[in-house]
Amino acid sequence: MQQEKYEKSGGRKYFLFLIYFMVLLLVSFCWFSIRGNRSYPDISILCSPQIRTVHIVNISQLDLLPDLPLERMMYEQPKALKPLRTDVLMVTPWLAPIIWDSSFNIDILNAQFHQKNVRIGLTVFAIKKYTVFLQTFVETAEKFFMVGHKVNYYIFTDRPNDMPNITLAEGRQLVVLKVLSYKRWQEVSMRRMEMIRDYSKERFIHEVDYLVCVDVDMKFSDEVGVEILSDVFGTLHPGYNGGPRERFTYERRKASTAYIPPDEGDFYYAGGYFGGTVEEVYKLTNFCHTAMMTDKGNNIEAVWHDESYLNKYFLYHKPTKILSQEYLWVEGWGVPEFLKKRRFVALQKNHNAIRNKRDLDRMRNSRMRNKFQKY
Ligand code: 4GW
Ligand code: MN
Repeated sequence: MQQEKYEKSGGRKYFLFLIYFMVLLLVSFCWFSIRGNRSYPDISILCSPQIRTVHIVNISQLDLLPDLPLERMMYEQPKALKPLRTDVLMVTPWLAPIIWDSSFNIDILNAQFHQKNVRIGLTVFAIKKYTVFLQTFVETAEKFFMVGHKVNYYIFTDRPNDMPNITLAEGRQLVVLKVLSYKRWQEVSMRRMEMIRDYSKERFIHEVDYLVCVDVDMKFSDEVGVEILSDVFGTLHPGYNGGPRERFTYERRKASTAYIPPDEGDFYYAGGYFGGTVEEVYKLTNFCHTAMMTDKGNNIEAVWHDESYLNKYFLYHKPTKILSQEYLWVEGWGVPEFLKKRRFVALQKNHNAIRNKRDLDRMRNSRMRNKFQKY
């Protein structure tokens, strides 16, 4: 009898517990389905910056960020009290790194940029006879430029038929962009800003993350990798090292939009090597082109053409990274002690194929030659 009672009350307890559990299940099911219906459609809304409904749901964009850790790597430990180099400036007063050999570990950088699956566009202009430089340019870039990463060569030319046939490594492609040429060589050089700007908007923004914009009369002779990439970067001109700013060949006429007063200026940047994200390159090229057009309207042209406008831009829009002269040297120049690598060098332009009557004038006007400093 007693035992039966116990069994009865045990059974009832069990039954009540079951009911309680089922009610709990029902309530939590209702709760989650209501919340689920509310929050999941909002995830896409959350991603669109115009509509801010973050406060009404619990899931934010931050919760959806993927965690991408690096893999275990073996490398020398950095030491807080041991500078990597003491012979050169490695960081600007606005904390932009200046890239020199031994100042970075390319394996760490490659791992980071591979994770982002970064795509790089290399723009180059080969107008008129300058198509003669394309073969060496692309062949050496295949050997040294961003090896292992996704690269699009954007070749702007008025002579697409002159494009040499070069086999490219996997993940790399060559895009020939047919453009008009200009009569004056100064204009050929300067209009690069306008064309890079326009193509950034129409095409590059959809195809690549970063742009690297360089001269074509060049060859790569050592590695140039993702260490150069940053929001917006410029390159030290090989003709200057630590000279006083008033001796930089900035535009000094107040009438020009490129004017820089003698008591201002950080570095003298080269016109033939800049880059950054497509967005930043768009801003830079748009500024330079607009400034050039203003000057054109006032019948004035800056002393070193696009290079002068670029220097003006970088004075008031500081680059986030600066490439040292390793990234832009000149073939045949002596090699100073601080220059441990010559990664990208300007070729001497005495090639028969490009020599013409105007070359005499050109010899006096090359941005590289004129600023030659002896070491
Ligand atoms: C004089 O006769 C010329 S032609 C000066 C520049 C010329 C030129 C330049 C050209 O006929 N075709 C051309 O495509 N360019 C592009 O502008 C090319 O990409 C070249 O690298 C860039 C700047 O010209 P540059 O290399 O001769 O300038 P510097 O001597 O300052 O590096
Ligand atoms: Mn050049």
